[in-house]
Amino acid sequence: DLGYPARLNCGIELLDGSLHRFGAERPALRDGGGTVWTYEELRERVNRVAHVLSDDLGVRPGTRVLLRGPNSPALAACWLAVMKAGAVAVTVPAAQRAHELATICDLARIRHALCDVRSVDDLSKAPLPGPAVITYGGEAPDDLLRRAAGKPAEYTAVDTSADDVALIAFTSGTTGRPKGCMHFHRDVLAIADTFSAHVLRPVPDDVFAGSPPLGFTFGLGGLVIFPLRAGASALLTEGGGSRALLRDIAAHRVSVLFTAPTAYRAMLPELAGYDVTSLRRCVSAGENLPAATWHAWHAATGLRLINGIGATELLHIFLSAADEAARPGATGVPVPGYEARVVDAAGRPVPDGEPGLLAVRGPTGCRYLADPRQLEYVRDGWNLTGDTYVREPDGYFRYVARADDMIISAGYNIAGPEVEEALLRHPAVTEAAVVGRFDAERGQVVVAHVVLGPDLPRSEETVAALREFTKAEIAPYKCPREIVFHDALPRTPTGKLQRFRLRAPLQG
Ligand code: 3SK
Repeated sequence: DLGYPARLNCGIELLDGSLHRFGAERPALRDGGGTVWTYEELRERVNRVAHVLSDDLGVRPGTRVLLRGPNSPALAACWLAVMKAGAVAVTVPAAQRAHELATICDLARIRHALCDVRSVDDLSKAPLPGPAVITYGGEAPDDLLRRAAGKPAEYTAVDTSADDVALIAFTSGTTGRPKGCMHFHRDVLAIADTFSAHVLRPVPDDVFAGSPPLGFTFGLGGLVIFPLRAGASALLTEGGGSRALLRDIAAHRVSVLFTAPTAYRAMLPELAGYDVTSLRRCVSAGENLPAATWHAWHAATGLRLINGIGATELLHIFLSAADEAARPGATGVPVPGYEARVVDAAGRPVPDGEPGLLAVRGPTGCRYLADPRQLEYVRDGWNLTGDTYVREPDGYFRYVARADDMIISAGYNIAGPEVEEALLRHPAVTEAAVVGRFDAERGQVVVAHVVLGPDLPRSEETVAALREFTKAEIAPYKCPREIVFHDALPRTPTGKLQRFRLRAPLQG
């Protein structure tokens, strides 16, 4: 029990609460161009936007408001204004296209959309069931921020219940039709008061930055909720790859970094050209972190990556480990406040050392919006995340695969991510995705999809060399039968590998 009162508005807690606790003149949000908003400036902007929502647009408690745009202080201010207005934020990554937006608008019954003027195209093309779209960040006289400038700086936030829905986060679609996950006002604070407070342990002088979009709860937590709850500041930029991230770290003296394993790997060859000495906490989630990436980052920076696994269904990270407790190759232990175990298909705990399904429970949990898959995800109060894990005898949880990424070949269970890790240890391999392909004799065979760096050609010799290399790294029965080269691998807008896109055409 995190001891929250029955009436609670997370917007007030994150903004006014931190302002009073840490100081109104402290920096809160920055953009890449040198603009810095203090807590007081952010509070006033948020209040003015909340007035536009409630007074002009007719947004009421419970109204669902779509938020769309690249990461920016303005997007974070809109999100906080929606919280203060007691409405429900449905934040989507700017990369989502017209048909994806239409699905989400339909599922969530969106009434209003606040959209960065740079991202309005797909929204205007989407066959939407009629949300009113208002843009921000432009020059038009009816631009949200221009309208907000004429509103009072004080706003009486809606007195929401701790159990009122604050946001609906859509799963990123690694497997198909997205699901909306509803989270309460208390859940928003709970992720800051568990993972952030106990594992990350930020201080008010920290500067947060990273690549995940605010439309992915990994980004919303890491780049808005955690910094504000700690009285720290966040740099919100529209991103632009590993060089842009490194430039931002150096230019803004970033101390807390949130990004995915692929981005840590992509930054490694460039590190020498940038001053990253300001970094003190680096969080990796969104995908499994290979031990090789952990060691390479440690060797290059002296920093121990904080690995974690979260889920949109649980809002943020629930297994992790930091500092001396980090074990490369393992995700970590349950974040204080959460419990985890590994179970079989009937929900019975399996012995340590044996693979099974990861089950988690804690202060946050899955509440799908009108979706019967709720009954599969939550059983007996435990959230079944769809990941296959092993709990080691020392209590650490080690990732094996997404349950649907297991390949069964000639009676062997092969975890695709283990083969990917082996391939990624080859210096010329920059990305790898391993899937099964139907095979009449063996059931399935292992197929690797690989992106090569500039040092190796796409040739039969390279295929043979990579197969030889993996055979020396893992048991030969796990080695890829086929290797297919790509320019890039299919990923969701949030950067997660979409193995199903590689699997489907091969299965015919
Ligand atoms: O994919 C993850 O590991 C994750 C982490 C934090 C928040 C949300 C997600 C899905």
